[in-house]
Amino acid sequence: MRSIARSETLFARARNCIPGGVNSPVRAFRAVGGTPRFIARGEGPYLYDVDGNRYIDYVCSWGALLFGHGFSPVREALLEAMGRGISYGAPTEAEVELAELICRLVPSIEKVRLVNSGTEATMSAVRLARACTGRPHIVKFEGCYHGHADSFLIGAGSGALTLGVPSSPGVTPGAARDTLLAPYNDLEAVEALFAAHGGQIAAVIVEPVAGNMGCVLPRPGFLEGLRRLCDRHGALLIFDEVMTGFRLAPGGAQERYGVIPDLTTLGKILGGGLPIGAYGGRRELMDQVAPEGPVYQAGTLSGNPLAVAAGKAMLGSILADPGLYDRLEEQAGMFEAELRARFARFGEPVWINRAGSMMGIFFSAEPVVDYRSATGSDTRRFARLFHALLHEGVYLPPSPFEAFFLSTAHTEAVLEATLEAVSRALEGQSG
Ligand code: KE4
Repeated sequence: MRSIARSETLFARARNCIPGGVNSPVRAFRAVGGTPRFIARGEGPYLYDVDGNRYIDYVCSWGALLFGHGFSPVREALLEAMGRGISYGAPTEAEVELAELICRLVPSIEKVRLVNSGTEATMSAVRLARACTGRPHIVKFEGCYHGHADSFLIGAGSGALTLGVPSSPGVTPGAARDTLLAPYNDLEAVEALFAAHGGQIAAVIVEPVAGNMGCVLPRPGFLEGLRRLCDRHGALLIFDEVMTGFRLAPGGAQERYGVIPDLTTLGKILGGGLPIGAYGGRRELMDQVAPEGPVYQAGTLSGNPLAVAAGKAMLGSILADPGLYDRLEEQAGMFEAELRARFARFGEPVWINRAGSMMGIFFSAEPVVDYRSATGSDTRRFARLFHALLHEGVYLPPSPFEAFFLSTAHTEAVLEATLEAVSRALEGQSG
């Protein structure tokens, strides 16, 4: 790997005028140390930093780039849309077409509202759930991330049944007291929360496959159990599919696991790398949203022509390729098996979780099934692997608590090159 002098210079400049030198905390490499790479361009599976170093990219814009960097249908759609204007602040035909595509791919969504980020989608879905049920509380899971709205920046209180406490300064106890927490995959804890607060719980919000404590899979029966508990207690089930939507199947995790939520939030792949979010569900719920109903939510750039053009190109490409997810599953399955073999050859105890083309690696001899076991993994060992792989031209997410992603641009040759880099990294660190 060549010098990173330009990244270092830019990072010093950036820290003078941007908090931490980045526009989103995880990019600052705080979890792994070192200097974040400033990126000049992306192409296919590759990122190129400002010093000319090339990396095989497994961040994929945090999951948005299902088809890799510079996907030509998106590029062409953006150029065409830009030729007609950039933002109108008025309805367009393309927004109707994208909404129809979303409803077609995710049948539990009968009506959908576009917003500009996953955070806007989840905060709006929670507001809607509270309005529709007339109840104040929500249940979320430790280790799940739903964006940075106050109701989600909540840590576990002293006991499992106590109300949440703020996990960030600036979040008030008032905001925190309406959020209840449970360990991921722990149905009994959710049952206990309903027993203690049932009549006051508006919704349970969950990442159906968690991607923000690393990748953690739902235990068999977990999602079905949440569905049953919500039905029994008159609460709504919200699937936060900002990451899993269009990632795990055309219809996301709800298609893959066969559990149907009342409301779904979307983002990332929906915009193909452009800023976008969406929330949707049954008509009788969504018709409560302004101006149809009283639940207020708005956005200057919601449904903007560029993000919508990119979204139509992404969903159109998904619909046009019936074998897409089978191929991704095959590639990712081969990659996982080879990864396990390489780590085993060096006697490194790793726990790998994978759902389709989203994965996570933990340095742990124990199964990683929730936040406690994820945070019990060897994060310092992860940081060493991260940098060894960066040196070999492989760019994992700069945190042990992030999922990583394959795209259709990660061909067998690219995955093979990655596996060779992993072996070199492990050789270099063994002994
Ligand atoms: P945004 O507001 O960042 O667009 O979306 C928030 C969000 C909501 N729900 C889920 C399941 C998410 O994964 C996210 C955002 N994901 C992180 C990656 N772990 C974004 C990366 C970042 O914060 O920079």
